Amino acid sequence: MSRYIALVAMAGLSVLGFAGAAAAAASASFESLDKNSDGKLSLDEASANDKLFVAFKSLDTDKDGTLSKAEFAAWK
Ligand SMILES: [Ca+2]
Ligand SMILES: [Ca+2]
Repeated sequence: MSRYIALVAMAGLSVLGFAGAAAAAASASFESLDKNSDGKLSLDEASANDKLFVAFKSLDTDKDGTLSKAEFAAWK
């Protein structure tokens, strides 16, 4: 009986772990993309997300080659 409970508990944990990983992959927050934490996204940092990479030039409204948090906020 206790073996069964342990098995169910393990199954429950692995389901939670999987859901957590999927949620992390789906979200592309400014903080997670800003690898060097300088408050701007370079083209290289933006390339971690295909859709952001494609939109990069149109989002960079002041044409300084990086996305500020405000410029990033216009995305989506
Ligand atoms: Ca950066
Ligand atoms: Ca910019």
